[in-house]
Amino acid sequence: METEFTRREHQVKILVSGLGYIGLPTAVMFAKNGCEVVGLDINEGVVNKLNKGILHLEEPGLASELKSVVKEKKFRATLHSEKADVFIISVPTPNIENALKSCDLSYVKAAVNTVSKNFEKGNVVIIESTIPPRTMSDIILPLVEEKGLVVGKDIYLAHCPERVLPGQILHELVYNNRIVGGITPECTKKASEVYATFVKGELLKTDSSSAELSKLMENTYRDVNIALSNELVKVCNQLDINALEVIRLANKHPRVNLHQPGPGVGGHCLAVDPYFISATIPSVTPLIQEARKINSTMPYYITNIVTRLVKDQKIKRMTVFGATYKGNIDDVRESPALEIYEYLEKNLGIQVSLYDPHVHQEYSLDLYDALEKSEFLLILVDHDEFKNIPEEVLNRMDRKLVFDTKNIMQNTNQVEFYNMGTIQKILS
Ligand code: SAJ
Repeated sequence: METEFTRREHQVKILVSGLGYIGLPTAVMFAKNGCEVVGLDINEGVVNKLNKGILHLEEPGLASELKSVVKEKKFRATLHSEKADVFIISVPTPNIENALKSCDLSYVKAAVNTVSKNFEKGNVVIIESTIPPRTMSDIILPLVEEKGLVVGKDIYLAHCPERVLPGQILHELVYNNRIVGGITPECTKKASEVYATFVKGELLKTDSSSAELSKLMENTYRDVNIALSNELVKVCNQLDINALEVIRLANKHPRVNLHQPGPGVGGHCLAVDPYFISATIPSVTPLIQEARKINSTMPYYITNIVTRLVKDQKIKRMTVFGATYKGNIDDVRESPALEIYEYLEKNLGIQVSLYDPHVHQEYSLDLYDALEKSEFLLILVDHDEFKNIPEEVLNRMDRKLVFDTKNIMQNTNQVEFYNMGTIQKILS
């Protein structure tokens, strides 16, 4: 798409710092849409691979796009910063392992300090990494102005949080609405022109603090709602009521959307971002903190039930289905499923096998082997492969007892079946 930005006399040059799951697809999209793109990373192996057109991570569609932009010399990777018109920072912001789990901004600050020596009048600087509220105005703005450039006049600074879903990144980068939060209205305008190069969703113009907090609240909203449903499971377990039936009925109300309970919340977003709010203002965020506690302790809730069941029923061999943090992906970061498996394997004193068709590591056994002589199947992830487990596979089991924490299994009439709505019945 032609904009005021791409109509400049010279080809626009963009430097993307951080070539991970978000930075690399973003860099490739700009390269595909008429910009000269340089990708900066501290990992020499990654830089060498990318310059040969080889991908270092998994994302559908990205491999071929990378190859073509490298071949057409629109994208190259480097270890050293250089001059550009636009600088985009897309580096990790993990939790610090302290009591509040506050945000580790060291990678963002290091990235800004590295590229800032190349800043010139007229540049646009965009932070895409997820950051706590007021980081732009209180931390990044002073770092940029140290270079003697006035933000909003000489140089334009904005926060444009990424909101794409792994597995659908190339599509969502183009079609999702994009929040653009400048330090000043002029900064917002300049940063919007950058994204108008390829974004077909709406460009939601705002200030930098609103941009920071709205991104965090999107994931916090989901985390708190999932915690509410996990709490409902505990209530129903005590009162002998089916939690899934309660959710189904309540969600028929036009203004109610109870989320799905499960063995916990994983990944690098929902299990991380709420802490960026609560660590900033602990005194007024009891709800966010409690939701995190409920979700992060769900694996214990499940392992307690399973431990009692295994003892009561004298189970000698069990199987776990699923290791990833959610269904149909290969990502095990912060995975509650893996946490549950590792606990059971270490503490139950019986044989525990793990099967995951999406994870190619030493523990993903063959499907048949995993269920051979098993007496109990625990499903922890909603992969499509677990919807209809073939009868001949189930027939390998010595006893067909199934606890499905994601309510994904459909051919339940062939087994003794329990889910999060009926767990109380397993133990009685
Ligand atoms: N989960 C439940 N019950 C539910 C929904 C999810 O237990 O009803 C669990 C999942 O099993 C998983 C976790 O929550 O363990 C997170 O999964 P998810 O699909 O909700 O989200 P992510 O972490 O893969 O991606 C989110 C997305 N945010 C929203 O949908 C608001 C994505 O758009 C963001 O880009 C991403 O976080 C991010 O980078 O912030």
